[in-house]
Amino acid sequence: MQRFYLLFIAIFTLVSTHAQEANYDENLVPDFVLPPLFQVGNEKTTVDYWESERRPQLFEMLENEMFGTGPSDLQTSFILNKVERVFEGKALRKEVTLQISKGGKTHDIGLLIYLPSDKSSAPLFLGLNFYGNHTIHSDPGISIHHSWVANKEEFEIHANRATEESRGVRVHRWPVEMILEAGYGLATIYYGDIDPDFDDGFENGVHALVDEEDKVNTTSLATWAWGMSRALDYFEQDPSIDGEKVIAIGHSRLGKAALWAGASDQRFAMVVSNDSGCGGAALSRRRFGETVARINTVFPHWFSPNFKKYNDKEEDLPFDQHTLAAMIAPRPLYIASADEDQWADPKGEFLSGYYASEVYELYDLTGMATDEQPAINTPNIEGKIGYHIRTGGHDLTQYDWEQFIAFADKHLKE
Ligand code: GTR
Repeated sequence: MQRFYLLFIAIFTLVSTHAQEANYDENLVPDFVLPPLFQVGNEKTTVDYWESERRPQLFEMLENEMFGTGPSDLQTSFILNKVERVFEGKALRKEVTLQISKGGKTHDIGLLIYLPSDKSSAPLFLGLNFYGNHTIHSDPGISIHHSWVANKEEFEIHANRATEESRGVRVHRWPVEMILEAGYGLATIYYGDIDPDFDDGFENGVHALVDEEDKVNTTSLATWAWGMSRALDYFEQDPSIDGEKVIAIGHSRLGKAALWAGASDQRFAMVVSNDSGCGGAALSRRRFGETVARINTVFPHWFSPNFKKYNDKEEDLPFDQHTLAAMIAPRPLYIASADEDQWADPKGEFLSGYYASEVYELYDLTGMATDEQPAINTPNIEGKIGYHIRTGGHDLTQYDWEQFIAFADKHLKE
């Protein structure tokens, strides 16, 4: 009897969490106090204190309670498969396999790179993609991956496999030629090549090589970020790429991954979060749009099991997403929102950058150069934390890229 009762409670909780309407009313945002970035009453707020004590402490909290960990004892080797001149000689396309191995088992991750031909050592944007490297451009030379992929009627992706039909279906998100003309390279990996995005108990992708006992706090987000770091390992040893100017970029869930990549690997020189929302740039305590309970219910594999403790209890979090933004300091950070993307809470995305600014100030740098959320289509790139909110919906557009490039030109390139 008691069993049935518990089952009933469990089902009821699940259904009511799902049914809970998202809040889009600013007046209903609860009052909240953000956990301080520096310990209260601590006099030693110096760069040294931040770097040697406080940052590691906060990082550990974020890792244990939210983002979890990626694999730790796998080997990576690089196989350069193909190098070709493309776009009438204006660019070089490289395909590299990141071959991950352990105990005789291997797993391949496909890395696609475009570099401007007229540069000897190019700064570069690295971003994961949702459906396959071949979807970012109509270039017929891009290889098609063999990993599991979510079905999508519109892209003619059926039976969880990518085919020729989906070549170039996501070109609007990746203005490759424009990026190259601006003097940057662009590299991408299909995120499912690292870890397929479903709740599979971490059996597939690179996790097939990981021992069970090492999966205790494994998450998909930390594993995607880990994959970005393996690409960076490659960039560091390719002389045609400036390994000290690699920008981690991502949209939506992959924006969350880019933020975590920048937090967990300080070799990334700059980070761009596009519409990353809940679990990304947006402050959790605002409970505006997507909430912690909702994200943990629908995507249980993204975050640590510990993060579920904070379902409907955001006020108990020992940090908030400004802490994540502060992990990027003193490096340039760009946060982008879209006005129709209320699910991702544009204001909450702005505020985490705003509140992270005090760490930039320790370095005598301006973080967010304004204390008010900039007006629509009016980017602010003055400080080391840039921000814009554009018109339109949840997407990664040419407009967004134009701002990322302008921001990188100002804060990274010179
Ligand atoms: C949504 C999710 C968001 C965001 C988005 C995406 O369903 O609620 O947090 O990550 O997916 O990645 O497109």
